[in-house]
Amino acid sequence: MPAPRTSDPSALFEAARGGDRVALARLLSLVERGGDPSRTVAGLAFKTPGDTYSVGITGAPGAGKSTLTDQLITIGREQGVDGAGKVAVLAVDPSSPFSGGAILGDRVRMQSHALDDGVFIRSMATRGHMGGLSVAVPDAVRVLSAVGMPLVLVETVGVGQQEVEVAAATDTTIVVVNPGWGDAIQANKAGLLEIADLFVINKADRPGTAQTRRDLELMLDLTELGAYRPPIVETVASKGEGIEALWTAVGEHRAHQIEHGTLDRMRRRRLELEFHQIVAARVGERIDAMADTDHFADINSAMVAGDIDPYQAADRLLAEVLRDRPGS
Ligand SMILES: Nc1nc2c(ncn2[C@@H]2O[C@H](COP(=O)(O)OP(=O)(O)OP(=O)(O)O)[C@@H](O)[C@H]2O)c(=O)[nH]1
Ligand SMILES: [Mg+2]
Repeated sequence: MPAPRTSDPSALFEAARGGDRVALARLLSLVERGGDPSRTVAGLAFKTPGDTYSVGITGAPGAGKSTLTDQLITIGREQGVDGAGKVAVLAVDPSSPFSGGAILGDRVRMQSHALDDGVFIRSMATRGHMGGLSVAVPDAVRVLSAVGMPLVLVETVGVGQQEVEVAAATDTTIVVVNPGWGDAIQANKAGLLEIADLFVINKADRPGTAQTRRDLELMLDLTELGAYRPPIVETVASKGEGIEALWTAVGEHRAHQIEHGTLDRMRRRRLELEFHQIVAARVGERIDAMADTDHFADINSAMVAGDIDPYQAADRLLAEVLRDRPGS
């Protein structure tokens, strides 16, 4: 069935649920772009929950995330989370404002799956408006879930707060580091230690693997952990080494969460976080929209003149923003 020649979200959604990959790609473009069509898509996906497990792969640029993801596609296709099944990949590119649907390097490294109908690979870039990737990526994962993808892999470069947030918004988050002095410490500084459900030391064919493992263990020792201690897996992604062990560790993390009831709890918490981010983005947009108004200038002048302090100025502006309700 060819993709409907339409940008109507509902028609695209139905087609994508029927297995139409072009329609699915278009839906994800709508999600990426934001605005009203994106909200319609998000709403449809939310009402059609699927049974999806999401795995985030994050780490410094060049750590081998795409090479690892490529290997995880293979094992995910063979074994899946609950048996063999389709695999979807979202390669998140924080740097470019428009993806056009392709990050060349990532595509090349995942090329071995280009002809596999059960593999869907998509790049995503920052949307032009507030909320950005932290809002777009969870929406995209829900779309993939709604069209029947049992496993979604999300690759993000773990630099910057927003990317770390995106990486953390998956059921199992894999943090990739490399051997060598200080790599684990850099990962810690980037806030990656806190979000890791498991660590991968990739490029374990290089010297310094044991030292990096010791660094990670030490940092874990200094961290307050619950009942679960993130394991450390060594891989040589370019040779496919350690991938079985990594996949086993993902399965164990999932099993641990299910056993302790934390999977549902974490998903609920992430949904609440999304809600907060949407509210914050909306309020932010409205404040920005007010920035050109006389009222804003008046508040600002009063503050600069010393009549009100910055907190009072903020109170006045917020009161104005909240009074002026959408649709009224
Ligand atoms: N020696 C060695 N090289 C590897 C290994 N895994 C990946 N590489 C190489 O490391 C380079 C970067 O790999 P990518 O998979 O593109 O890394 P990435 O983390 O996705 O990079 P960005 O998406 O650009 O941040 C490539 O040249 C890979 O071939 C490994 O286990 N050992
Ligand atoms: Mg990559």
